[in-house]
Amino acid sequence: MELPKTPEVSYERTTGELLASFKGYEDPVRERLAMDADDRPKISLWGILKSMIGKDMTKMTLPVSFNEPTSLLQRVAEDMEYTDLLDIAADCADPTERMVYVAAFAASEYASTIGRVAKPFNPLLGETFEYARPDKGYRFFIEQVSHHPPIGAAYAESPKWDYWGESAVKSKFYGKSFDVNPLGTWFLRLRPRNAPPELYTWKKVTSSVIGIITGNPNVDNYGPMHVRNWTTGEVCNLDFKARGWKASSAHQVGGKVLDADGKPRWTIAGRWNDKIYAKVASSNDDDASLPVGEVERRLESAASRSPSQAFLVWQCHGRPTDIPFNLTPFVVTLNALPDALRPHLAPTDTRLRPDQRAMEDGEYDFAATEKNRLEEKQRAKRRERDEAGEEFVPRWFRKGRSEETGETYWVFNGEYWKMRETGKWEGLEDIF
Ligand code: CLR
Repeated sequence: MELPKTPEVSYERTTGELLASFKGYEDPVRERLAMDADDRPKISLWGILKSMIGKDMTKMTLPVSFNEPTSLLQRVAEDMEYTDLLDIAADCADPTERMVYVAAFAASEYASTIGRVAKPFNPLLGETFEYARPDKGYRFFIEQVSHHPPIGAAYAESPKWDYWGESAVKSKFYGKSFDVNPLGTWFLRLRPRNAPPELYTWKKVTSSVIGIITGNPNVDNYGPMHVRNWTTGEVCNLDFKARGWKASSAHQVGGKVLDADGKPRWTIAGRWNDKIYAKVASSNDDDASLPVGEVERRLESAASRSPSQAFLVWQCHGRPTDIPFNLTPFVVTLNALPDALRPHLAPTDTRLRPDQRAMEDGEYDFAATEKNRLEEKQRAKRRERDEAGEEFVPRWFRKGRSEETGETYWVFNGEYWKMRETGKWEGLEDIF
C-alpha cells in the first residue's frame, strides 16, 4: 500500500502548550531509588543462555532477575540525557558546526549502555511513557504501537528541535555475543537561530552483549553511523569501533563532517563512554588514514593548545557505582512517581506498571507473578480482538511517509498532551 506523504512537522505547538505539559514536574528530579543495593541472585548468564543460541530476544524467556526496572519505552527516553547538545547546535551559525553537535548527540546516546547487562521490561501493547523536563525545556512521549514485532514510536519536542523515531530492533544470540540491531531511522528537526529549519536523520548502531562465555558480560556498540542533513547537504560519517582484545582501544568512535560539496571540514574522535573531541580538518586531511586512537590523542592535545581549532564537544555525566542495577542518575529520574505527577499521568504510563514497580522496590517474586498476570491479560485482550475481527490501532501515532526522505515513520498526532491538559483520559484500554 502506498502511504500518503506527510509533512514532518504535522503538529505545530506553541510555547504555551509546552509549558502546560510541565504540570506535575515541579519537584526536583529523583536522585535515588528506594533500595540501596539490588542483591539479585547471581546467576551465570551463559548458564541460562547456552540453550538459546540462534534465538532472538522475543523468543527468549528469562527469569525476572535478568531484568532491570526500566521498560524499553524508558530506554528510548534515555536518548534525552544530552539534549543540551541539540540546543547548542541550534545556536551555531555554521551548518558544519551544527553537524558536529548533532553527531555528538547521536553518539552520546550510547554512554548509558555501559554495564547495563539486563533486560528492560517489554512494553505492553498501548503502554505509554511521558517525560518532561521544565529545566531543559523539552517533553518526550512514546507509545508501544506494535507487539509482534515490538515497536515503540517516540516524539520529543522543544523550542529549538523535535526528535522522533521508532525502537524496532532485530536481535540474535550468537553464543559468543547477543546482538541488537536497531532498524528504524531517527529524525531530528533542528530550528537554528539564524537559518531555516533543517532535517537530520541517522540510524542507530548495533548494541551487543559481549563477554557472556567468559563470565564478564558488558555492552559494546559498534558499526557505521551516517548522519545526514537533508536540508543543506552536510553529512557526518562516524565509525563505532567494535571492542577488540586491547582494553585501551575500547569504546572508540571517530569520523568526519563533510560539507555540502563533500569536503572534510571537521575531524571527530573520542570515546562514546567518556569524551568526544572535534578539530578543524586540515586541508590535506592528513589524519584520514590514522587509527582513531591516534586521532583522539591528537585532538585532545590540540584542544588544550588551540581552542579555536579543536575542542571538547561532549563529556559523559558522572557514573556513580552505587546505583542499583548499574542505572545512571538520569535513568533513576525516569520511573519516579511524585505525588504531583500522578494525577496527570495517562493510566497506560509505565510508571504505573506494577511488575516493574515491584522490581524497582526489590520485590522480585511479586514482580514475577505480576509480570505473568499482565502478559496473560494482554493475551486475553488479543484473543478478544481476534475473535471480533479487530486490529489494534495505536492511540497517539499513525503511519505516514516522510516527504523529504521517502521513508515510512510513525506520525505523532499531538493529541496526547492536549488530552493530558483536560485532565480526563478517554478511550484508553485498561492494560495493567
Ligand atoms: C537500543 C536503541 C534502540 C532501542 C533499543 C531497543 C532494545 C535494547 C537496545 C536499545 C539496547 C540494548 C538492550 C536492548 C534490549 C536488550 C539489550 C537493552 C535501547 C540488553 C543489553 C540485553 C541484555 C541481555 C540479556 C540476555 C540479559 O533505539
